Amino acid sequence: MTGQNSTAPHRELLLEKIRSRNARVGVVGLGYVGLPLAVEFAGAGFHVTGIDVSSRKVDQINTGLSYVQDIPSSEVRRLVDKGLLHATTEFSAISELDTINIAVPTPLRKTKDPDMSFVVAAAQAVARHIHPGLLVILESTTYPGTTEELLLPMFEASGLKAGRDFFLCFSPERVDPGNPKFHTRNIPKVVGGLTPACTEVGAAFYSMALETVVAVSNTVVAEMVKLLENTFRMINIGLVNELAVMCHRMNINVWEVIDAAATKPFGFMPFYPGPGLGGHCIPIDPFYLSWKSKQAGIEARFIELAGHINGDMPRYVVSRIQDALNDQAKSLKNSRIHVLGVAYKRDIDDVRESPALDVIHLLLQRGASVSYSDPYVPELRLDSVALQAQPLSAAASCDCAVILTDHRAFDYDALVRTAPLIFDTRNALRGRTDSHILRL
Ligand code: SAJ
Repeated sequence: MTGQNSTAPHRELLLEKIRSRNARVGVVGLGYVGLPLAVEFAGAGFHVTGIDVSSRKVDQINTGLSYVQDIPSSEVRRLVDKGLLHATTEFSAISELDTINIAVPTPLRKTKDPDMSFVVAAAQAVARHIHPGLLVILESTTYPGTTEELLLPMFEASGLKAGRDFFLCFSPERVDPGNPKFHTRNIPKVVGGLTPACTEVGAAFYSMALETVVAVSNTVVAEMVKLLENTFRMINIGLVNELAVMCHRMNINVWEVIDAAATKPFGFMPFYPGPGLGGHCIPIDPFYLSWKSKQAGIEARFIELAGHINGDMPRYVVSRIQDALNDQAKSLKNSRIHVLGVAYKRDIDDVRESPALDVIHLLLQRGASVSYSDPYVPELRLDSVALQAQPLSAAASCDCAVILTDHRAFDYDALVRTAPLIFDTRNALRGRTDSHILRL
């Protein structure tokens, strides 16, 4: 059989299994993306097998415990007790599954090159157990071309043909941990397949558990969608960070400028300056794009420039602290600096790539002594230093308090009453005009 009808047996059988919820679903990588996805499909009535290299994660799930902030343990326990969700470290389970989503990390190396080792390891495991009728969907954020150039050859080495014997798609993850409004189910899901049949099967799969599916023409478009989304953020944050430096020099209140610009009801989206760019998405994803575009012979100048601006913000913040102390005839050296907030953004406990780590490192390097308060981060490990979180009252005995993460839990009234000098990098003290408050 050739052409479209050559996919008929596997395509139709898989579509029937999906539509009848008899498809046995697998998720490789049970992190903040994979576990919510597994729970979503189990909640939709599918038998889901979670696969992870961490036996600790596997054991926690199988005993009905969730380690992901947005997934209550009660939901995991309910699905495990119903026999709809179980986890294993055995990749051989793939041979019994009909669909596999791969949601493993895609970090950057120190050289700012993509580290594809987790994706390759997961794909190799899938390739060892690939079989006719399997749907494989990569969800890890990556450079355009990954699915077609890296995964496809690994899978077709089995002799099976994508689009005929098995189906291969890319679908960007859009999980936003802690977001009270948008969850896996109600965030529109983009999916692109290697062939039209792949896209059709991938879209049918997601439509069984998610509210909105956005089918695109191929895997490269789907890969690029995610990179545009996060590069857009990174570059606009870089823009407002540069604006903040300009405005300070010109004695203009950048926060008032942005708030007023945000009244424009169309064609504008506010971003806010800060101490730098943290997290495991925004500082990293754009460099997957610039790495690939460089291979295509095109310099991603916006990304590189925004990377420099955002990357320089910790140094700029320390220079502003130094100036503020200097105005009080104090040197930074031997001054006591109390940092408020070390997580990479407010109201979460994640310190990955947090600019607060860079600011603290630079302060220590310049001879200041540093303490911090963060209700979400009880202790902090920097190179050779381990810091314990202090109560906010420690700000009363410092030379300068610095707000790096504007957690809502902080008692800002107490801070303004007790700290002798405050440098606010997040406009957490919006509207206050006390003379000892300075802003980015
Ligand atoms: N930041 C600023 N100014 C801003 C916005 C963010 O300095 O105006 C800083 C934050 O403090 C943080 C970093 O940038 O250090 C990243 O912040 P983020 O708000 O982009 O949050 P993330 O890193 O959790 O990004 C995730 C992304 N979600 C996915 O990749 C699925 C991103 O696409 C979301 O838009 C973002 O959450 C969100 O909106 O919360």
